[in-house]
Amino acid sequence: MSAFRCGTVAIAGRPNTGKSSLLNKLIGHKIAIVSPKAQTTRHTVTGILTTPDCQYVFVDLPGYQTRHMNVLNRALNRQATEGARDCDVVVFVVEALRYAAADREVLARIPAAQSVVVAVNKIDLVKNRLELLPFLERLQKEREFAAIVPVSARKGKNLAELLRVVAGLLPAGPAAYPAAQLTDKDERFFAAEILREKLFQLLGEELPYRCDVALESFKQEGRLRRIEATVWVERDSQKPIVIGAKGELLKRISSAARKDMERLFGGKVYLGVWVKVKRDWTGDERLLRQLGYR
Ligand SMILES: Nc1nc2c(ncn2[C@@H]2O[C@H](COP(=O)(O)OP(=O)(O)OP(=O)(O)O)[C@@H](O)[C@H]2O)c(=O)[nH]1
Ligand SMILES: [Mg+2]
Repeated sequence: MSAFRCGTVAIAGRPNTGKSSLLNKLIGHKIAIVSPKAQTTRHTVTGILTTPDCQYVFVDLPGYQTRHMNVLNRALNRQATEGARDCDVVVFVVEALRYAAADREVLARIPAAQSVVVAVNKIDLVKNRLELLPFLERLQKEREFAAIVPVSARKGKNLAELLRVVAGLLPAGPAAYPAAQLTDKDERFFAAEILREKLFQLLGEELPYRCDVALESFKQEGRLRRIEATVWVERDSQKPIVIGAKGELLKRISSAARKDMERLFGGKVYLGVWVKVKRDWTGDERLLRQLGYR
């Protein structure tokens, strides 16, 4: 019998390749927020998968951003770069048939000595399988990868193979977390993230990038969780847009968030949401620290 293995696996890549979707599918629970918009992830999330032979400590990183440089994006890039350095293995997520400058830039930031497994995601969108082969061959020339594994996070395709390859690269050692533990984050963290996901899913193209969420209070009253949160926007003019006519949009956002929270926490949730202005928070280092960014 081979020894038990345990190690950290960073999930890196440019925005929108499906890193958070992949993490959720690998651990079988939705802990990382997902949206069709690029740059959804702003806080690294750890997802732990324990099998009879191996404990994988996955770390979902923000997508490495090469455009729109403000203080927030620089902070996110710092997290992404450090995450890909301080781990045992990197799963570098790219989109099938789409490998371009932004992907190359992420790869360039992963130290040369690091073990890198490429997950070629979204293969469910590839109509003609014959196109995949030359794409994989081209990828092979980019670096000495430990492996290249085509997958679909959405369909759960070929994930067992990805796990097998990654396990082989992890060091032998005892589990770092109890087998039943799924994440290192608490319910407060997930409450704020779920609300932020609804902003990404229900607001227009630009506004989610101007919003952030802070939890004001989180109280457990018997089986009820009473949660109060603030949505911060950058300008006065953004506030009525988030609230919507007669408060209708904010109601939809809160109600969608509450339902997801109830599902994740397995109990009733009361959710109160206020919208407030923190002027130009995405460009202000001090305000970013107040909102929990490094
Ligand atoms: N068709 C298809 N879509 C996928 C797949 N995986 C993810 N997506 C979609 O791709 C979009 C981005 O997914 P995310 O998981 O948020 O991507 P991400 O890489 O974490 O993005 P950032 O956090 O912004 O860097 C979402 O609309 C997902 O539903 C897949 O295997 N197939
Ligand atoms: Mg993400």
